Amino acid sequence: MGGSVVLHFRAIRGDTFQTDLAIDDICTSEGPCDSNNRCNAAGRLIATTTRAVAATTTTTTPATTTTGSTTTVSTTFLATTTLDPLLRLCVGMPLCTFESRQPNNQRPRTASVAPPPGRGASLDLGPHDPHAPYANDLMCGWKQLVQRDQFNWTRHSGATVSRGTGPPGDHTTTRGYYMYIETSSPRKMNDKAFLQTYLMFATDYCLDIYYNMYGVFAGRLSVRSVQRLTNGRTTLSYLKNVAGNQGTRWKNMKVQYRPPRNAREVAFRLEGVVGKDYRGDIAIDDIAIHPGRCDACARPSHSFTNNLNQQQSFSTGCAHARLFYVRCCSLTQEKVVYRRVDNCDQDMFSPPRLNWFCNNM
Ligand SMILES: [Ca+2]
Ligand SMILES: [Ca+2]
Repeated sequence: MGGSVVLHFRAIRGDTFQTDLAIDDICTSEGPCDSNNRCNAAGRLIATTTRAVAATTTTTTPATTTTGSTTTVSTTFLATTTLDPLLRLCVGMPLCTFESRQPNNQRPRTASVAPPPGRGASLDLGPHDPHAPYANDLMCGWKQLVQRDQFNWTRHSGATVSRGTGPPGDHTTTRGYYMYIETSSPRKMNDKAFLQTYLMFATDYCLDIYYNMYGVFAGRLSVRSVQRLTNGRTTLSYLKNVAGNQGTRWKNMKVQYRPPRNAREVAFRLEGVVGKDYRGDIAIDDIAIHPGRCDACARPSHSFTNNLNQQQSFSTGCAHARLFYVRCCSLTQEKVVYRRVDNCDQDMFSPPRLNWFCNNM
């Protein structure tokens, strides 16, 4: 996905003049060849499936070339979604620094060299890029809720306006941006501000969050899951609460999410709650949501020594049956690389291939 596909129709003349071949009414559709995905009489796609991520398919005018007795019709289309309904849901969230430019927005680059051969080679279908719609978003897909809370989070750099509360600068570089709740007037005790992610496929996730809660009357920061269940109901759960003054420094929290069996999709919500007075600003920065366990890189599943004699370590897993992921642990900043596969097995790729994925995707 994200790349281009060329379809060739090749016709080869038979032994006699009575071998004419004809084709007509060609359309392309995403997904399997079943009743949900077919062309109507006008050659237009009848699509009945819904998507979590908006997508477009661009079809170019077919080019026809004739060489001797062989006629080739080529159609190129750019597929910007994956082919599997499961894969239309995002899985996790790349690191969000809230900076004006997102240097690590994780749009995959097209690799110019092929990965090293090995087990699973035939299953390499290209990088998985569920985050592309959010690549230019300063908020990385986090949304302010407007109905269920009393105010909004503020994107800010440098110190906050009041003394005795808030961080001196952001966590990423001290000169960058972060999000915070401003607790000065007109805010009142227990006013809440919610930030929420897009919906993701329900699997294990680790939320890695830096926060600053400095102020004698700091209120509460909560991490919640918003789960859509298979029966259509939505449930809200608290995953973590931090309350009261936590000192002047930025702190890190890692929050493990494990979905119940009947969860289909999940979003995550950060709730900032105002304390007794203005000395309760709460800031967050450098947030990532990675699939798998929080200790994945502390206990890597694979390792590899490259030709510079550097030890690389990886932790692999299946976000679901059709999506393999590798957490690349030895880089200065942990990253996650996704591969669309037919039947996920966390040991399906060799360490040299994992190393290639981490360095080229
Ligand atoms: Ca930042
Ligand atoms: Ca709000």
